[in-house]
Order: sequence, then structure tokens, then C-alpha cells
Amino acid sequence: TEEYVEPGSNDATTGSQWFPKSIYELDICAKRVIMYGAGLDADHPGFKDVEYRQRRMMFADVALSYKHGEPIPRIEYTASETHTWGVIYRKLRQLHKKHACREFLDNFELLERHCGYSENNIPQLEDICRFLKAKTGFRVRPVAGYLSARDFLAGLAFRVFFCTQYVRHHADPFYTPEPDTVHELMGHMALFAEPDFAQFSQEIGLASLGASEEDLKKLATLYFFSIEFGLSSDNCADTPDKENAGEKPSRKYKVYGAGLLSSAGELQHAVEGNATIIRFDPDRVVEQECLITTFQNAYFYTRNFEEAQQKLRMFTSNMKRPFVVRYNPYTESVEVLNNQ
Ligand code: NLE
Ligand code: FE2
Repeated sequence: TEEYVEPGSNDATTGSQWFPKSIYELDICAKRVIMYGAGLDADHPGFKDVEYRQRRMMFADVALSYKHGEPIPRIEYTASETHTWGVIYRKLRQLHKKHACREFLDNFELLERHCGYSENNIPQLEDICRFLKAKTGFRVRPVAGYLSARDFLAGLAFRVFFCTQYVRHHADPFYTPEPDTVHELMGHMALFAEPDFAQFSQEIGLASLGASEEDLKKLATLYFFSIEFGLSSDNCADTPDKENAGEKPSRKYKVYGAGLLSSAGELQHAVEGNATIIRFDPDRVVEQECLITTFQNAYFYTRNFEEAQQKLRMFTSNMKRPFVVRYNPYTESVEVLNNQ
């Protein structure tokens, strides 16, 4: 599985776009990074910072030479990176206690207990990977930066999450347009330890394999407004704020989306301001534009993960592919059944 496959290549077995059939072929997806290191956008806070750019190149090297099955290299984070992490950690943990959903909070405590999560330490992907593997079969692997939605979602089909290892630039700790390790570790990891959520994530991934461009875009948007920016309405006190002053839960929505749970700025905007919050209905969600460099115009909620799962299944069952994929957990590969 060494070769490089050009994005958009045709797939001999299905006639659709090429997609990985085995967990080892994710090595191919991982190499097709859209931007990293030297490719930072001009408005990125790290753009003019030579030291930061060099550091990013080092992380890119680690990710690009990684192969499935290897232990994930441990990073020695600098004092400045650990400081940035600590500032965010303290702020987010307070906000999480108020706004994060129960499943997130429970699993986050496990990460603190078992994976070296604390305000003075940036956890190592290898430790998290082992923990998740035992809990839900999920794995993480390092990635150098943004992948295409197609490559990124393909990982989820195999219960693999592509995870950046670098730290955001210190100039802007509470919002970054790019994924970074703070986003992954503070936002995503806890819920991949939750079986229902892991299943939901994998099903988006499986639906994406060999999907048409149009369907892929819809799946990426559903991913975005659930796993990245989703809210839930279960376990929320519906009473006016005054009666719930202090630390008690008082809002109408809980947050499970990682893009919110890793950004103090956007989290407060979404649940403490007057953001637009709409019921998660896939036909409506796919019309919404995903914004990459600013806060979202709207957020979507379901009661819980079960509702999100049911709605996703209903939606994907209407998508047409000229073949069926079936995940085989023993071989960690997908079987493709042609169904003319
Ligand atoms: N805006 C998020 C944050 O600041 O943590 C990162 C989003 C990555 C998709
Ligand atoms: Fe993310």
C-alpha cells in the first residue's frame, strides 16, 4: 500500500472515485494534505512567524512519514506550546462544565485519568489512541493539516480519526480557523470514547466511500453541523436563567460539537449569545454553508445522538451508489458488493 493515488482517480472495482478498502490504505489518504507548514494562508496568525512555520514543518514530517500500525511518535512540546495549551485548558474546562453534554464530560474525566490530560501537559496521541481503541475501537493517527472531505471522512469508515499534532499560534488561543491538536484533544477525543457516537461517526464515513461529488458534499456538511458544531437538547433545564444562577446548567442546549468545545470564543457565541439554532433535519442542514474562517451563521440540534443517528440513516439510505459497502471488523477492511 505504498503508492500514491492521485485525488479523483477512478476506482477499478466500482467505477466511482478511488477509495480505501483496507485500514492500511489510509496511508494513501493521509498523504494528500491540502495545506500544511509552508502552505499556511497569508491571514493565518503564524504566517509571518518564521519559528512557528519551521515548527509546523517538523510536525508535517512526522505525519507524512507515519504508517498505519506504527506507534505514534511522542512530541516534546515547547514551554510556549504548553503554555498556550494551559491557557485554553483552564478556560475551556469552565465552559465545558456549563455547556458540554453529559457524555462528553464523563469521558473527558476518563481522559484526565488515563491519558495525561491536565493544564500542564499536552497529551500524546499514542496514549489516547490506545485508550480509544479499548473503549470503542477508534484510533487516531497524525495528519499534517487539512485533508479533502473525501479523504477525511474515509478514515471514519475504519474508525480512524486523522488528528493534527501541532499547536495553534499563541496569538489567538480562543479561536483558530485550522484544526490543531487543541481542537482535536479538547474538542473531539472525549466523544470517540462513546460507543453510540463512534457508531454515528463510522456510518458517515461508510456512506462517503465512493459517493458522488454531490452526495459527498452533503455528507461533509452533515458531519460539519453534527460532529463539529452540533448541539443537543436533552438534559437541559428549560427554566429562565435567573433561577439557575451560578454553575448550574441553565441553558436550553448542550454542546457536543468539537469545533465549539475547542473554541472558547465560538462556544460562548453559540450558547451564551443569540445565535440561530435550528432543529437538525438533514434536508435542511445540507443547504447550510460551512464556514471555515469565521463563526457559523447557524447551529443545529437534535435531542440526543440517537435522533441524529436515525435521521442520518434515513438520509443516507436514499443516497444511490451502484455498489454496497460492508465493513468487516475482523480484517478492518470494507467489502464491496456490486449490485447492478
Ligand atoms: N475553530 C476551532 C477552534 O478554534 O478550536 C477549530 C475548528 C477546526 C475545524
Ligand atoms: Fe474537527
